[in-house]
This record gives sequence, C-alpha cells and structure tokens, in this order.
Amino acid sequence: MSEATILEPPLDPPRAAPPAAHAGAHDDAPHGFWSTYFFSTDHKHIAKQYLLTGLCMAVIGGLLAHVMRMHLAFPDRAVPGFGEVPAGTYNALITMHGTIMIFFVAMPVLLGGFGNFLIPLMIGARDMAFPRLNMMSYWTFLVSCLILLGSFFVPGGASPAGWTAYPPLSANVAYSGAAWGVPLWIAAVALEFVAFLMGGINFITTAINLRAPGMKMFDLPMMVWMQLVASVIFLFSVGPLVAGAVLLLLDRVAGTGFYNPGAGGDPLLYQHLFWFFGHPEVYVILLPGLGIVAEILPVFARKPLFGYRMVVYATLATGVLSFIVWAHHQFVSGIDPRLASAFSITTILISVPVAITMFAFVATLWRGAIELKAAMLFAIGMVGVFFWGGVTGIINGSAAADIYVHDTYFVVAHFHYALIPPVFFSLFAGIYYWYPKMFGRMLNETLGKIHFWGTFLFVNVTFMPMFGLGLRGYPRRTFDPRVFAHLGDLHPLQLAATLGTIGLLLFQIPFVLNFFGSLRFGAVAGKNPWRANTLEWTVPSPPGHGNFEGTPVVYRGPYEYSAPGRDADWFPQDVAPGRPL
Ligand code: HEM
Ligand SMILES: [Cu+2]
Repeated sequence: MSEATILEPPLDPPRAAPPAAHAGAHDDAPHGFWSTYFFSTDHKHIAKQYLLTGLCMAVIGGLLAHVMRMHLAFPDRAVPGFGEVPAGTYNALITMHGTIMIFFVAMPVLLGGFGNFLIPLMIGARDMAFPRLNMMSYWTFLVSCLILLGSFFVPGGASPAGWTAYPPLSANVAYSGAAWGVPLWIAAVALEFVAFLMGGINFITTAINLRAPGMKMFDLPMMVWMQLVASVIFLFSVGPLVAGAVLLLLDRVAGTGFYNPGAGGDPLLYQHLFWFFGHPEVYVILLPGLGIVAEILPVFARKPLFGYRMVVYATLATGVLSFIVWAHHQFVSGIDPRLASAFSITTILISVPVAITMFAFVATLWRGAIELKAAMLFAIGMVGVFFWGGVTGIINGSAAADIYVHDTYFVVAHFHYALIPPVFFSLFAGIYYWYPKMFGRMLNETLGKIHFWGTFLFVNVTFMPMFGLGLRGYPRRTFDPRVFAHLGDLHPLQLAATLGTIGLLLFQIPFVLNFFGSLRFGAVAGKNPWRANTLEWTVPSPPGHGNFEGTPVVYRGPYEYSAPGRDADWFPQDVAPGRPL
C-alpha cells in the first residue's frame, strides 16, 4: 500500500529512533499531555488505554467472584470486607461478574488492547484506517464501564437478571426490584457494543486495506486473521441482540408484551435473539485468544506454525459454524426435540475446526527447540486448560446429555474452562510476550514463572471440583447451598473451590509487581528480544508515532523459523531474499 492510502493527515517526519533506554511509552508524543494520554489517536496509546481499563475491570470482576466464593463456602457468615450476601445481592453479583468478565474484560483486553496494538504493527501500517473512530471507540467504552459500575449504587442495586438477562426476570420490575439496575445494564452493554462496532469496522478495514506491499492475505500473522474473523462475527451477530434488547426495554418501560405470554408474547423469542449473538460471542473471545497462542508457540519452539493454511480455513469454518449452533443453550426450554437434534449435530460439527486448530498447535511443539519462557508457559497452558472446556462442551452440546447437566455447576465449570484460557492465559501470554514492545522493558522471568505455576494450579483447584458438584446435581446460580438438603454433603467441594480462588488471587500479586516494577526496573528491551519474524519486531521498542520509518516490504509468511539452508533460525518477513539478516 502506498502512503496515499493512509486516511490520516500526514504524520511527523521520520525521526531517528530514540535510544531504547529513554524510550518511555510517551517520548513519541506528537502534542501535549492531554492529547497523548487522553485524546490520542495513536493505536498504540488506545491499545494501552483499553488494556489498562480492561485489567482494572478484571480486578473488579475477580473481587466479585471472590465474594461469591466466600459466601458459598461460608454461607452462615458475613463475607469479610463485604458483609452479608442476601439472595438478591448474590444474583446481582453473578450478573455483574459475568457481564464484566465477558464484555468489559475479555473484549477490551483481547480486541481493544492486543488487536489495536498489533494489527497495524503486524501488517506494516502507520496506524488504524480511522484513528479518530478508534479514539471514539475507547471513550464510548469508558462511558459504558462507568454506567455499568454506577448501577451498583442506584436504588434497588445492580441488575440481578444474569449476564443473559432472560425475561421474565429482566422484563418486570416487580420480579427483582431492580428498577434502575436493569435499564442501566442494557444501556451499558449497548454502548459497549457501539464501541466494539467502531473498533471492528476499523480492524476489518485496516487488515484488508492497509497491508504493506508484498503482504498477501496468506502472509498475515494468525493473530491478524483471528482478529479479522472475530470482528466480522461480532458485526454480523450483534444486530439480533440489539433488537432483542430494544424489545426488552419496551416491555419494561412501555408496557408492551413481546416476551410476556399473558399478552401474547413469548420469552423464548428473547432466548433465540440472545444466543444468536451469545454463541458467536464465545468465538469473538476465543479466536483472538488463539491468535495470541499462535504467535507465541512458533517463536519459542523455533518452528513454523503447523498447517498455517489449514488453521486459517479452520478459523473461517469456525466463524461460519458459530452462527448455527445457538439453540444448544435451549435444550430444556421446550424446543422441538427434532430441532434439538439438529443443533446437537451442528455443535459437534464446530468442535472439528476448533480441534484442528488445537491439533496444529500441539503439532507445532512436536520436536521443537522449546524454550519455556513465561509467555510460552501461558501459551501451552492455554491449550492444556482449554482442553477441558472443549471436551465438556461436547457433553453440553449433545441434547441427551445436556438435559442432565443443564443449569448445574457442570456448566459453570465448563464455561470457565472454556473462557479462562482465552481470556486470562492468552492475556498473560500476550503480556509476557509483547510487554517489551509495548513498554520498552523486559518483564522478570522468575516472577512470570511463579505467576504461571500458581495460576495453573489454582485455576484447576477452583474449577475442577465444580464438575463434581454439577454431576451430583448442584444447581448453578444458587445463593444458599443450605436450601437443598441433598447438597449438604457436597460442601467440601465448594470449600475446595473457594480455597482455590484465594490461591488464584494471591498468585496474581507477582504479576502486578512484575508489571509495574518492570516499567522502571526491567531490563531494556531491544527491537527483537525473542528473535521473531513478524513486522512489529522490526521497529524500536516502543515504536514511535507512525510505527515505521519507511514502508516495509514483505517477502514471506510470518513463521519461517529454522528454514533449511539458512544460518539464522529466523527469517523476518521484511528481509529481502538473499540478504543477510
Ligand atoms: C477469577 C476466577 C473466577 C472465579 C473464581 C469465578 C467464579 C464464578 C462464580 C462463583 C460464578 C457464579 C456461579 C453461580 O452461582 O451460578 C460465576 C459465574 C460466571 N462467570 Fe466466573 N469466575 C471467574 C472467572 C471468570 C471469567 C474469566 C469469565 C469470563 C471471561 C467468567 C464468566 C462467568 C459467567 C458468564 C458467569 C455466569 C453468570 C451468570 O450466571 O449470569 N468468570 N463465576
Ligand atoms: Cu453456545
């Protein structure tokens, strides 16, 4: 692409690369303090804003989980630092925890943070196609965060209707008492969607139109492919949900009866509209998480990604199939059993491309020169932990088996095993890997390894017992285990899960220390500390405003490691053939 395709006004003239030691994140500021930190249109600053906001929301979401877990383990005591947890409060806690983790952590961190930072850098572009839209996206997102958090403090408290906001509970104030909480929840989520639609349009346009000369679609790093497919999925799935939310709002405030059987409506309609969006949304989160892993495994195995084209096709197939599985969430809602069978089949079908991708990841490791850096540990851990989410998904996806485990803790275990790997393992893998590029400093490896092993262990201590709870019939969203006599002897499993959560939280301390300490004390990172091939490693750490001094030219795919007949075991995408490194 020539510079003429860049839709922004001309950037600063190229400057000499700043010496890395002085290269704080901000020396490239084109203007003053406010325009750098608050109203920057630079994709790298917006990425950091998204990343930090998402991490703050993760702390809140994690603390809410901690309160729930303490209450479940010690139901007859007040939770230290929080107080009593009555039923309505418990429902608000699960709702806000689920909503925050999915919409306000996973998406901002994986798409807003890593997508924004990496897409332009990986394709050799100077910025996103629409930098001001990008800035608008972040600010809209921030407003949505504030509305959501504000809803804790309104009369009646935050929405208790679950992250799925099913009517009738969500549609009628009398059922929950949350007169303000639910409309604010709808407003916050709607604004968040606006923010990510703006981001998605940017991601798609940028990845397709602003690629460096020579970079074919099949030269794109997997991360860019995965972000692209995720953005398209989001774009196509969000409409029905917005329609569903508008009808819900009308039922609440205008007295319509779209979801009210008494008025000729049907609550099932909402479930269809919600899950038509909700299931693709799982892949909006999973795919960028897989993209991060796909970048890291080849670098620390010094091998090409196994079956690059196969993984691209599998990703596209996953994207398409994700639109025809939604009713597997509704097997017990009274849908026609023949329909249930059809959705069981499509659900089993989608596990094929996902399994192919996982297979490609494992095959990438086969006989590699593996270096277990913290980034690599989290990348491998992502695959290992996701395995349990994947295989139990087949059980939930088969109507006959799902009827038995539906709405039990088995499902809670399943979706945490499916979501924590792309959200937290990929997030950490990505931070250990790209932090040097983002901040110009290296993270401490020892702290990183402690962080990994503690997290890996305690994720399993927290969530593995929940499979057992679920198989014994423990219902999910149950605020007080004492209400069912048969749950009493399952208490040790609840206790184990809570101890696991405490361990998990404590093992995030090394990460926080590392993240902030290394900004100051970390070893100075060079351009390419991992000897990686993709274009972001050809520019200074952190990259200056405008990223590239000239326009890079791309000669090959992203994963040419240990190419036969070459001395160096890597071959950057922009090095002309025959030229030494
Ligand atoms: C820090 C570790 C985490 C712990 C200890 C935890 C714990 C919990 C607990 C106790 C519940 C309520 C279960 C119930 O009563 O039904 C829950 C629900 C949920 N969690 Fe997590 N969680 C964690 C991380 C995550 C992550 C990373 C995500 C997603 C990215 C997530 C998504 C959800 C969702 C969607 C729900 C369902 C909310 C609902 O039923 O409406 N959680 N979690
Ligand atoms: Cu689903």
